[in-house]
Amino acid sequence: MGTTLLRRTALTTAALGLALTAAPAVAQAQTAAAFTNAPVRVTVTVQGPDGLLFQKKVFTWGHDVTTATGGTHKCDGTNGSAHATKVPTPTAALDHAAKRNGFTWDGTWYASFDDFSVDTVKGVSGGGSAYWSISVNGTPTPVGGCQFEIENGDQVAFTWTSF
Ligand code: B12
Repeated sequence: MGTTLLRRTALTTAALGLALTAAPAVAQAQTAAAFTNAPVRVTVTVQGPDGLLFQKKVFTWGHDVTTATGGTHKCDGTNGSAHATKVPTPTAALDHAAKRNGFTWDGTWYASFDDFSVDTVKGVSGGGSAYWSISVNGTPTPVGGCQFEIENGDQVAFTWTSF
């Protein structure tokens, strides 16, 4: 009887010890998952039809953006369910660059894509024969600018491109 009690106590202590050591690991994993939208530093380049319109390093994260034509919508990678949690995105980076450097951009909101099409940057639009191509590290994004995740050090470019 005494041995059984001892063994039970030992087992309970071992289980409790496991639970106590496992708990911080779980908490850490959950905290890490919540930080997918930590600010990143990227280079934003706006290449117009007649040359460079803007180029600067920008701290950015996914956030709601407002355009004159499209209104206010999220632009944090959860658009179109592209990501489960918020992340920094190219259009959010453009929005931060514009706000902090005193220029504007405009975009139409497409509910069908849950995203903006970026139509005008610094007063320059495609005018029916060109568009603002969005690329990250030289590759056009396969999705809209609020759905793609950007990372620290990325080159985010909006390039006036004729059809
Ligand atoms: C034609 C086309 C374009 C043309 C549209 C203008 C034109 N002259 O027709 C141009 C070249 C401008 C274009 C650009 C882009 N496109 Co596009 N495009 C298409 C395509 C082949 C057909 C669209 C269409 O005519 N639909 C028929 C009309 C009647 O419907 P509509 O809703 O009025 O169409 C409009 C929208 O589709 C809008 N549009 C076009 N592309 C995109 C992309 C986004 C994110 C948004 C919000 C709107 C939008 O322009 C159309 C004409 O006004 C589709 C593929 C498809 N099968 O749908 C891809 C498609 C819509 N495009 C796509 C992408 C990724 C882009 C770009 C983001 C590419 C890039 N990295 O630069 C850019 C937009 C950049 C920006 N400035 O925001 C993706 C969107 C995927 C997603 N889930 O977001 C698609 C589905 C192609 C694909 N990868 O499968 N595109």
